[in-house]
Amino acid sequence: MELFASHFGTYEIARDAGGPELRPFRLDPAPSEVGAGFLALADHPTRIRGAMVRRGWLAGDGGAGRGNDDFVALDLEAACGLAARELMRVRATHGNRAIFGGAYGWGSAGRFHHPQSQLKKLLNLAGGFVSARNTYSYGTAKVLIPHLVGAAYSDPGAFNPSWDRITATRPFLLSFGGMRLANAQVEAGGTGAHRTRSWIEAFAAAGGEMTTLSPDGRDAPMGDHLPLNAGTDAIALLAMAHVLLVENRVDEPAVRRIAAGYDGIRALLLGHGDGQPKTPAWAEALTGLPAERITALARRLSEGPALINLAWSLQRAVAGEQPYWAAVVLATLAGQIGRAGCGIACGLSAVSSVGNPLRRLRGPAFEQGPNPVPDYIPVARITEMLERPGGTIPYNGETLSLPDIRLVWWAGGNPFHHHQDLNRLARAWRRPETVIVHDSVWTATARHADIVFPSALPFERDDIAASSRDDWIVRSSRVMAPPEGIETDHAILSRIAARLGLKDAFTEGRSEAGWIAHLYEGYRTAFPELPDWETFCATGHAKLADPAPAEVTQPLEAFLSDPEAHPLATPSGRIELMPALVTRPDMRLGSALSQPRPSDLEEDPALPLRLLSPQPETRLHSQLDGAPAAEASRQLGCEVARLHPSDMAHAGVADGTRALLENPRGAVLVVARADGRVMPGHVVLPTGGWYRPEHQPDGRLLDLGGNPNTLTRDAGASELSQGASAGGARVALRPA
Ligand SMILES: Nc1nc2c(c(=O)[nH]1)N[C@H]1C(S)=C(S)[C@@H](COP(=O)(O)OP(=O)(O)OC[C@H]3O[C@@H](n4cnc5c(=O)[nH]c(N)nc54)[C@H](O)[C@@H]3O)O[C@H]1N2
Ligand SMILES: Nc1nc2c(c(=O)[nH]1)N[C@H]1C(S)=C(S)[C@@H](COP(=O)(O)OP(=O)(O)OC[C@H]3O[C@@H](n4cnc5c(=O)[nH]c(N)nc54)[C@H](O)[C@@H]3O)O[C@H]1N2
Ligand SMILES: [Mo]
Repeated sequence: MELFASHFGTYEIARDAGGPELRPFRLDPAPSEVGAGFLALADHPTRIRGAMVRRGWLAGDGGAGRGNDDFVALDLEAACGLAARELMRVRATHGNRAIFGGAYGWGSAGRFHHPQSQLKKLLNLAGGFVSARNTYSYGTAKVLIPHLVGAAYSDPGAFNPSWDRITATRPFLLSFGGMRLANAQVEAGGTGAHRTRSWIEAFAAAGGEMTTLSPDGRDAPMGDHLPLNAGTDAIALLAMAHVLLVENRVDEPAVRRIAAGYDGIRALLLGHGDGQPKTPAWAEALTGLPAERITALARRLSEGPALINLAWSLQRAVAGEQPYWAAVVLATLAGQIGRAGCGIACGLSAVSSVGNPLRRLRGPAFEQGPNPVPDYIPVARITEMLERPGGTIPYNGETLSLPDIRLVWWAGGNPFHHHQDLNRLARAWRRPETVIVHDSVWTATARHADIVFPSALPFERDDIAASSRDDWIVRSSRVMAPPEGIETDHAILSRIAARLGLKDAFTEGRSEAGWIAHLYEGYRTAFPELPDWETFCATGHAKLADPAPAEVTQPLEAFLSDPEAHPLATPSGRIELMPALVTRPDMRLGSALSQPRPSDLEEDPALPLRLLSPQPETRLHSQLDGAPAAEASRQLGCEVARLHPSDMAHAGVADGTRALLENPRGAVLVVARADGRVMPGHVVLPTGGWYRPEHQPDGRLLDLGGNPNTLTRDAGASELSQGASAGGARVALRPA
């Protein structure tokens, strides 16, 4: 079978119609429609059709015109010469610590044509680059969780009981931020079978009960939905813990056996520090949840079996540590943590693999090689890095120096999609001397570059696709050849490597086809049950056998069975309810501990709406913007923002009309739609709109593309994690 692999899953290539088409993969029980629209990009007006160089950069404007300039077409080989020359110049003048390399982004599925790995291998061979740590997805929890339960549970997906355990135990499932099935369409690297929906259905069919707490009713895949103000989850969680305490529902000796810091938590909940007991009545005013519901939910949790799920979005916020920490506290006090199918889950349904009991098909990557430059930033500190060379930032108990970046080089990511406070990023982005971007389409990042390389689209090349968290491997076949002048990232970087005298080191003497077969052999070495290369190519796919029950583990299981024999990798060997570093008073979480506050505390309370910017249902971030599903999601040519009818009426905006969302950081044009499922006081504008700022007659910038990051706050979740902070912004609405 001829197949095409994407982050949205696998598709069959059909050549029986007029032109090639992508059809749902017959072995996928819940295929996504979105990826089937990929081929629309081949000839889309946004396509980058050849190498381009910014006119002002050629004239030596030093970056001043970046983002507001036009481009000159250049022969691909000549553009490669320019890029190689820039790399050599910056390296000779400022050293490799002045190069920021391909920091972040999803790129496309495919183990070989992984754009970041391709770029980073070349930059490493050329002496290295300043790198970025962690992700926008899970960067806050990843830093926090080791302080609570040890590093073994820091990866997204590692701190979850699996769905088989959950459906067997049928816990009461209290889900903060819900489980959006639209998000489970996606897996980084692809999948052959989307299984999340059937697991949720199995849970419901087994009589499982779920209550979702979130500001948007769409987040609940089943069961009840209770509206909760965004950024107040920790407050609700602590109030539930307070109920357990005052109703004597905490088994104190049991808690002390598995956790350190219980006395501190007790004092905090009873309000010994700030004089404010964390009662349900206190929480009602902040969360919008009725106090009696909080009390009832707490009792339900303590009766058990119970599981608290936290969407990843909760930690992608100012002070995003708070809800994750508070959930560990509550699950521990409720005696649920670590019990089979109970306790805590992080991001069930965030991506396809989370919670799915699978054997993980971990295999070789296109090796990037060692990076001689030790300097790094937490990934979401890019604007600060460009603004304050030589400055410092605190990070996870250390102090990092910010490098002086002269050359930014990106492949497979879109910072003008993913970063917060884009108008501020655009100003900082003018500071480096040169920006090089590889992409297939004219994203806002490509428009803010000096040298733009035209990358082949994923269906214009062969590859193998697999996710290290999934059990499928797919032969992704070329559907069509790229247009003249457009090449794969590997081919373009090989040209640049040749000009640096690094061609053999970069390609290791292999062709693209040779590399793909070589990587597959690496998978076969790791998993001998996989078919040989010829058989695999003929079948188009392979899957590992289903896991044996013993292979599916329950976080903290061994520790709870015998805490002395299997201590956690924390200072006490137990669960740390009040970790020393995290709760230091100079830490945001530390100061918040004595007085927990919503994530939008530092925003202007006169702005009436909390901004939610979830993942788009019809795109992968900014990708597939030109495909039919995304086209159909726009109205009057604009991105759609949803909010409660009462908030629309209050702002004087009629349903389905153009409107502005604004705050001191910027303004975006949207079409506003009334939606009774959105909690009053919130507005939902998914990510995905392409940042397109335009100067208004009053001199202010208006983003016509509807990117919520024009409005979000770029603060770092805290001094601990420096995670991305999309949550915690406030905005106002007015007619356009
Ligand atoms: N406000 C707000 N902001 C957010 C989030 C949020 O919830 N709210 N979520 C955050 C999260 S979790 C994430 S992961 C980020 C995602 O941010 P990104 O991963 O940067 O977003 P993408 O749009 O997937 O960008 C990938 C880019 O790679 C290009 N590309 C694809 N394949 C190839 C290839 O083979 N070669 C090359 N050269 N380019 C290729 C695509 O065209 C696209 O421009 O956004 C973050 N930003
Ligand atoms: N279709 C599609 N799927 C995707 C992606 C995509 O771009 N498109 N991106 C993928 C990526 S990279 C990632 S990291 C995951 C992200 O997965 P998540 O982080 O789980 O996804 P989000 O859509 O950002 O947020 C989920 C819900 O959280 C709710 N929410 C937001 N803030 C709060 C809060 O403070 N409290 C509560 N209780 N609820 C809140 C919102 O209503 C939102 O609908 O999704 C992945 N899945
Ligand atoms: Mo993400």
